[in-house]
Amino acid sequence: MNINWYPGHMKKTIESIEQSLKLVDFVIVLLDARIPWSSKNPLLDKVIGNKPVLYLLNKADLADDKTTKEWIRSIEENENAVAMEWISVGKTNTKKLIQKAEELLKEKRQKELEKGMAATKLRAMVTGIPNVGKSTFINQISGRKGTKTGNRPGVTKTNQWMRVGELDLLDTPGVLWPKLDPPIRGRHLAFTGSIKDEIMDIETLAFEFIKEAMKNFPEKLYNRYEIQNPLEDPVEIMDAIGKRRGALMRGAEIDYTKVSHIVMDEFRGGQMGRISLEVPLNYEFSES
Ligand SMILES: Nc1nc2c(ncn2[C@@H]2O[C@H](COP(=O)(O)OP(=O)(O)OP(=O)(O)O)[C@@H](O)[C@H]2O)c(=O)[nH]1
Ligand SMILES: [Mg+2]
Repeated sequence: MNINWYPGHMKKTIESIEQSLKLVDFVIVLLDARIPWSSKNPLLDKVIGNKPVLYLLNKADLADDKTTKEWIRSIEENENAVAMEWISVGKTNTKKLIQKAEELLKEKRQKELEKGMAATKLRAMVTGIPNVGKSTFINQISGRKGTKTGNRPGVTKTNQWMRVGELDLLDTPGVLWPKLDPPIRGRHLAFTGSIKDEIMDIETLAFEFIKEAMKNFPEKLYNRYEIQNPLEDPVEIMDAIGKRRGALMRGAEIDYTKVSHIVMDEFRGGQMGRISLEVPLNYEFSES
């Protein structure tokens, strides 16, 4: 299953990000903690160039805690960047965020000090793939619903400044890149909800997801759907889920579309448990 999604508005967004870059001191790149490798956009990396980057591994509440910590260690060891885990829903820890930003901008602060200038307010652009939580993060930090959010990709349409106490944050629309390569990146982006569902076949997507789940986290899958005996074939698992959840059509046939939505919605919503699809050992972050 090859998935690509790069509509014209994303190209425009990349251009507007490039233009706005000179207005900011650093870039906050939101990654999805479940897929730090797949959610790192090579096109965005190119545009960001040498600007200091603070990676936030967002949706950490949905990812495996130990794996997220391993990712942070690995990113900070291999990249010239600062990284921290983040949860945009619920209580914020702005103080820690500012602390990390100051750590990142040590040199700038040092220069200001040497010139006898007062420390300037920090300005950052918030970027990332669609649906990763950029707007939710900005609303959380600002304590108000200043930007529109929604659980589907493509909610934010234009750049928007939010002034938040010590920080000025620029919200940007989510962007992907023309070729989601290798295909597993496209799949991981789709599983986690960053690709518009309408452009994909949901049944193939769920089939691929179940295949990966059987290999990498079978207990989570079996527990969720109370499957007693290990099954060989993803379709058998879909049948079992259909029966258990009553996703049936006339004549007691399995409604695979319904089963597929159940599986994808429940994974995305965290009902299967905290699951990291990517571990640093198998995915070379700095090479992507
Ligand atoms: N569980 C969990 N959900 C989150 C977190 N951050 C954001 N979300 C949810 O993710 C969905 C997408 O959030 P948005 O803030 O609209 O994402 P965005 O990156 O601005 O998306 P676009 O504007 O479409 O690019 C919403 O349903 C949020 O509630 C998080 O840390 N944990
Ligand atoms: Mg948004």
